[in-house]
Amino acid sequence: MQPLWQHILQRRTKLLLRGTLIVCPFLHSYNPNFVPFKNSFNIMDIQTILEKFTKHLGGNATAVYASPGRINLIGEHTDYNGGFVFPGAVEQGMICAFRPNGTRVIRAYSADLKDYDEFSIDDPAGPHASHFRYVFGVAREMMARGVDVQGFDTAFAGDVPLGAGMSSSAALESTFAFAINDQFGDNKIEKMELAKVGQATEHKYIGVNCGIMDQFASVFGKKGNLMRLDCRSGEFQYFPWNPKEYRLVLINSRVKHELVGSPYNDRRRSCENVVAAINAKFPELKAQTLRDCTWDHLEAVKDTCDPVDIKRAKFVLGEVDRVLAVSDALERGDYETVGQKMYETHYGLSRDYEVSCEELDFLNDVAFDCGVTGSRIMGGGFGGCTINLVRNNLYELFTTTVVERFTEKYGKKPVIIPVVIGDGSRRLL
Ligand code: GAF
Repeated sequence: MQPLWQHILQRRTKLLLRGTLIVCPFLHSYNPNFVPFKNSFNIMDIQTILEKFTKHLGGNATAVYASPGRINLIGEHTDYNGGFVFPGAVEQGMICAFRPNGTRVIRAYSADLKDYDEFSIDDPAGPHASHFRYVFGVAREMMARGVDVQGFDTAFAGDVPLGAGMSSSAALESTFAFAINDQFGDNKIEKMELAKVGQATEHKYIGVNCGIMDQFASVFGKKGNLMRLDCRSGEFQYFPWNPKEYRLVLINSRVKHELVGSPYNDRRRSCENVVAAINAKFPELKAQTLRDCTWDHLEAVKDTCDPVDIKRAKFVLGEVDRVLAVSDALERGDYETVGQKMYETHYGLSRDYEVSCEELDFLNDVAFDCGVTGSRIMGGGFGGCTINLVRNNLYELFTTTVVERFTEKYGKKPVIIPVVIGDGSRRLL
């Protein structure tokens, strides 16, 4: 397989050969009216969800809650390996209208899917449909943490594009974790534990052994800030995100990203296999995750492990280093390095972690050809979006080109989603 340095060299040469012809960014200025994606949580949205509630559940809701989806600048598949991630909340999210009903039953209406169900919080089987299982799982996990959860009526909806890898499911979980804590728990459950409630819901009620990044970002999001989380210690810092000359944009391939039933859990298992082999060879290390292991440890077990598992583990160690390099680069305002690390992550996710697909690789190639500073798959992979760090003066050229070239090749338009970093879980009414 072609090594990374050769890949980068080849791309740089290609870029030089194409020269200014491709880029000519200075001829294109950023068009502020270009907002093809609806932002969320304005008063209209609150009104709409209240109306849906009244229509499908009767009477009036007594509260409204919301939680966002997320982006991630860098640090993929590092969370369940105890590494670093660099997410931020977005303005798109989930919203729910809520009213305690004095019973032991949750009566829930999904406005997006036009689906209604009711289920007892005391019956461990819970509902069948996954959109209701998130609500049920969160209620049960809050009960398991000592909250006196009661029955409630709810209507919920959202504008996180489904299957785009922006964590609509975490947004839904965080919305209900926050709501139940507020309504029945006197807000006694700490925010990090609310994130863990969402994560436990994924593990136990949905079957995805995810890390903590998505729920963390949804609960802790802060307008205008990215966050660097150390998933081993739980420590995190906000990083103001306000580059003057760059912006982030997602390009949704519209290949549906779906972690349920995907090889996501296999990737996690690969990493755990390597940790087990390292612990067998170095029992004193007592490594919990790959974060506790070094390149030397990997080298020492490489002949006793499945080479595919080793390849995955190498990606993870490299990705942890990249997040730290990006943090340093951001502190210096060095966005070129940030972008270069993003390309390296894409390469690793595509070739070593193997969670890309043809369409995502194509989007990454087009970004590179256009001279975009950084571009990579965002989130778990297997479809969804690329995240792109683009100079303002290249933005319009890039978004136009990528739509043209992708549509020409795949016969469908990718969706452009400008990133606006928003707030985390909150009560709106
Ligand atoms: C998905 C998971 F839910 C996260 O926990 C994380 O592992 C991510 O994929 C990959 O970084 O979004």
